[in-house]
Amino acid sequence: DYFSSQFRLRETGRGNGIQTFDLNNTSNYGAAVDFIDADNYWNNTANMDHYAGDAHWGAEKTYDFFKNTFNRNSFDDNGSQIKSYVHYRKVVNTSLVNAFWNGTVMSYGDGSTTTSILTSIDVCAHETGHAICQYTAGLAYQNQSGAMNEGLSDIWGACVEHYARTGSLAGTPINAVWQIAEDLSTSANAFRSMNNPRTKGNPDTYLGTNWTATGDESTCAPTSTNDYCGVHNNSGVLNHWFYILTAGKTGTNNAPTPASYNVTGIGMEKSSQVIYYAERDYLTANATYLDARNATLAVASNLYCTTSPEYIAITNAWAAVNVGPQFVSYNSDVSLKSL
Ligand code: ASN
Ligand code: ZN
Repeated sequence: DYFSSQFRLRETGRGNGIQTFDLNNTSNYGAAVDFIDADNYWNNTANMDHYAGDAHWGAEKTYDFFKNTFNRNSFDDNGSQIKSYVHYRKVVNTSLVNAFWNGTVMSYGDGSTTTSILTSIDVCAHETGHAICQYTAGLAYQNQSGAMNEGLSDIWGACVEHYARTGSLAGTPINAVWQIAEDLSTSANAFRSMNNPRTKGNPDTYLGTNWTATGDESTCAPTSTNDYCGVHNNSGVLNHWFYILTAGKTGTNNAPTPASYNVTGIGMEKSSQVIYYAERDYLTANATYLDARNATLAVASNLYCTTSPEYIAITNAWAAVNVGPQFVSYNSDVSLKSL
């Protein structure tokens, strides 16, 4: 009744609010209801309802990350309410092993016997990442731009996970941060790996092993059956670039002409700035991987300079994944000559 003290998942302290609702195993958003808890400890395990608290917390931490790091006020930078719907089910008797942003709100399926309900922090941030992309670069969800839309979502998944675990972007992210959706089962069963994308069958190098041909550099007609020319596969290249840039890595890639690389990481505080400003200010709908390289270098030349360690690391991390050449240094910018 209205006079007993009960709690629901409606947050008013962030932007215009964060709200989490119960779809009760339907896809009928109009009939969604509040989750109710008597003491505000969201530990009612009946119907897996305790995971609603996770979805809500994931939305809060994602909001906090973007607000505190980039002063971004919600996904549209205008304080829009963040709404999450838990226990999404389109097909009766078949729970969804997925979560998604539909252009307006987030929805979470209940998973399966081997994958728990999809409300882990990295998945929450991944889906919010799609919202942010929609309001910034607007990367078309196909071909290379779609792969980068996916990669950006994984990047925000990793950044928010590290931020939520440690309270900041400082320090070295633990291995789990670089795995996507590892909390839903085991690390070995994570959906994707940013530090070792090939362990999940994804490419770690542009045009390398596991690369899906796209309509940009090859021929491919995007359809839902081919995942719009491999958007969840080719994201591995952006993911691996971000990992190398952040943490550093030495190795030899698997490009058609393999190249060795040795990159000193710049840490997540800087790497996240570089990719955020590229996404917000430079990338446009049909951007390619080469455009992303050039966008991040434009950001770096503004934030640092074109001979800085950051600029060098960004360039060489791209070269490591076979996008553009390695950094070339010049002995001197200006030479003085006597007449
Ligand atoms: N979970 C998926 C994603 O966010 C849903 C989709 O395929 N759009 O990428
Ligand atoms: Zn996605």
